[in-house]
Amino acid sequence: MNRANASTLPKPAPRTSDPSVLAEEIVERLTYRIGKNATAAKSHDWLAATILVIRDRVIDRWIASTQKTYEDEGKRVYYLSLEFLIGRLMRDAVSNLGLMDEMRDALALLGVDIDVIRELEPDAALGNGGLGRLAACFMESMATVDVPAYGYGIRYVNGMFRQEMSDGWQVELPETWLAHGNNWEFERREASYEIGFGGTVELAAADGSGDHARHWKPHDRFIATPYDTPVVGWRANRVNTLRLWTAQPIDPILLDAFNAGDHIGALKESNRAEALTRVLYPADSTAAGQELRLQQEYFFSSASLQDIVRRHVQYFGDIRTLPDKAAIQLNDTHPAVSVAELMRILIDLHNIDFDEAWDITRRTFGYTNHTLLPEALESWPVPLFERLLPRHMQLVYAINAKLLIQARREHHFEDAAISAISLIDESGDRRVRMGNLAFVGAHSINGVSALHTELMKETVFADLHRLYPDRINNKTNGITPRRWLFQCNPGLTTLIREAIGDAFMDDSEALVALDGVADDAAFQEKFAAVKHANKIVLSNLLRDRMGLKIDPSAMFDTQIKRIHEYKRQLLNIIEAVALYDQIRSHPERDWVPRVKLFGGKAAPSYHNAKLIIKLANDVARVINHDPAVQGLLKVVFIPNYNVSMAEIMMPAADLSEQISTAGMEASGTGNMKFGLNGALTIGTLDGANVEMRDHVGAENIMIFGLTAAEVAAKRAEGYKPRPIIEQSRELSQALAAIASGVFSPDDRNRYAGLVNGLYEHDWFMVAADFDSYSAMQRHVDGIWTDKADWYGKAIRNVAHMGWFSSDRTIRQYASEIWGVL
Ligand code: 26Q
Repeated sequence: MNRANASTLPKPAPRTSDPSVLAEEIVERLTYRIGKNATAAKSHDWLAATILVIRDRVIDRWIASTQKTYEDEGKRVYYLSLEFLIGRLMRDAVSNLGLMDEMRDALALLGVDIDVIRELEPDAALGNGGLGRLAACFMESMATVDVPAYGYGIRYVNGMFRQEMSDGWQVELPETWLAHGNNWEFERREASYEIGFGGTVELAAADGSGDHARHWKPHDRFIATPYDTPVVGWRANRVNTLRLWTAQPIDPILLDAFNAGDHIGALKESNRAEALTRVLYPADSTAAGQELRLQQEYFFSSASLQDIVRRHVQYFGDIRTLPDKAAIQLNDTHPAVSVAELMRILIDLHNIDFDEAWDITRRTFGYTNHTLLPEALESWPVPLFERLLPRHMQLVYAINAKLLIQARREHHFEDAAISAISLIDESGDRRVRMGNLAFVGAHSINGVSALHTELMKETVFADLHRLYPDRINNKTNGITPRRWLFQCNPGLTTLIREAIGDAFMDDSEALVALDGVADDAAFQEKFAAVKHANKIVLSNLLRDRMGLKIDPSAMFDTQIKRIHEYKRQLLNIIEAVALYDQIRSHPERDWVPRVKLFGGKAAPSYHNAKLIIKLANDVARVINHDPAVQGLLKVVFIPNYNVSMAEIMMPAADLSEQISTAGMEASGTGNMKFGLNGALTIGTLDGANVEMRDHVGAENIMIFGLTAAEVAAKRAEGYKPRPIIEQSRELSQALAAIASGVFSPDDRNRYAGLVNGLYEHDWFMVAADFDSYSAMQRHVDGIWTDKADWYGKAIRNVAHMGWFSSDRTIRQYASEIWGVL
């Protein structure tokens, strides 16, 4: 190929950030890329033109970052995740490029309000909740702390469903985030790969090399094509790549079938490919055991692994050095089949023998666990796994044999321990355990909070931990302060800069300097004014969208997260009912005005979670219409909670509800976002709440309820909720009201089963924690009444949230797991 010397090629002109230049560029994109003039342009066109201008600035840095990694011959990090919950990108990119004021002015010159067009960008909702949002925060932090990284995932056409309310019930509607196109992404057809399913496995050609190699002849084949999105770090130091795969048919149309008159059958391949990457599974805590899900997992794992190996061999020549140049992190077990896929590539395609392939594989992978809930641990029926992935099934058996023989011969494991560590669960129908596969295939296995990591060692992975005591480690989650403070809360950001300078903008732990002004009356007053302004923004939005009248001076008590029984939204709702009773019985007391805000989606097949949403709406309707509690208590369920809604609700919250049954929430990250935005936490000693208490001090966080150890002990001794409920007048009265239909006069039995479940088993110990929760809520009222006390605590929470930056988390992954930095 004849190519000009790089130094003789023309280079793009350096760009200035003068608003008038930016405005010219926007008009240029509008004209030549979108094909409209300024008078004909609609808001969507202005948004598109603006994104194209920002994107071009990002590309300069993107190319430079890729070039630098290439020249440094550095190690790359590959973050494999079935979810990336990124939300909107425009404000993130503009802010990280440091062009916020200039862009605002440029658009103003064109008569366009940046805040208006910003709202038109759809959320990229390619995730369910915490795990997906963590992946998005990590991508931003890896770019910020200069880790060369690629995120790999699926470009779902339909991301997380849109939630609407119909008579208080959740209704799921498809979300079409790509309807107006996506100007952030680049299709890379040249980096496509073939992905196979099913078929047969034969002995590889007997040429004497590689005694383990097999030849897999898949029955079905698809093409994986990537779309790349640039991810900009803070101050645009580095721009990394998020590479999302889409499935395409090998033959878009089967011409033989078409010519024979079978016009539908001719599109069969095309439709099957399209189905593969069409939807995100909307379950976040039960492993939906559907075939299509396993196909998605393998499709994206295989495409990513082929891409990683291709890049490595292209740059470094020798596949054996892979662990020195590539660190692959598995975000939960969803990409765990990658372990078998890398083994297949090494053994079958590169003729490496089994033991060496296993060594390379183990040194390359790290695995992050996000849950201990038994129903969320992934496992696949052996017959299904074998039918879809016959070669991988053989490799799983081979890995298992090596593992079990070693455990038995060298470590003298007995039968019980052998069946616990086996990759095959034989307790019922035989299943492949993806958690065990990920564990044995990785050199590092990490939990996401200190408590969760300890519980991993004691419960699900107890025997594997005994076998490999050095592998489990902790990496407490974090959040990016750019999106979750600078961008979503500019008022607070400005106030902090005025008080302590700008150091915290590059080192979030410098926020501790706020301790010095936490009790300063003048600062508290300004802090309260910022919070009040943020609450007005939310109140206005609730007025416009839901017709609600909410007093911004009431306490905003907020619980926003996926709806799940272990997260105990029910505990919060029951407490609202009990408080409602109390206010009506004692109208003479000085009640603190409260608005209880709820938001979150339920998995479509999760019956009780959907019933809890309906209950919140039923309780809201009754309480909000009762003049007896007017101005004192309101309950609001906000539909379609998503990243963009979180960006409005976090800055407007006074109280953050983190009330899961201790031992069940792996970490939580919403807890950190609230703290950083100056809310106080009411919570159990669960997940990262424990470390938040350690950082902010026990007097600044409202901890109640059983500890994880107490929960475990109670369960072991045979927990009986009925007598506990009967001893608590408040609780039994609230439950009686709910069960008897006070909030559901149209269907008095609606909640009989839900309430009965609390009397009969109460898996999540709502009854056991109710009195301590309710008492702590009244204590919170007391603090609220003393504004100096309240804001002193709120400011100290902000001051000590710096450690919970995902920059810190990523630096720990980088140095302790990945061996980069
Ligand atoms: C698995 C198989 C089939 C279909 C769906 C799934 C599936 C999908 C998503 C299972 C689980 C999830 C998501 C889990 C999740 O979000 N976990 C949360 O991760 C956060 C980040 O570490 C923690 O802060 C939360 O505590 C944890 O609940």
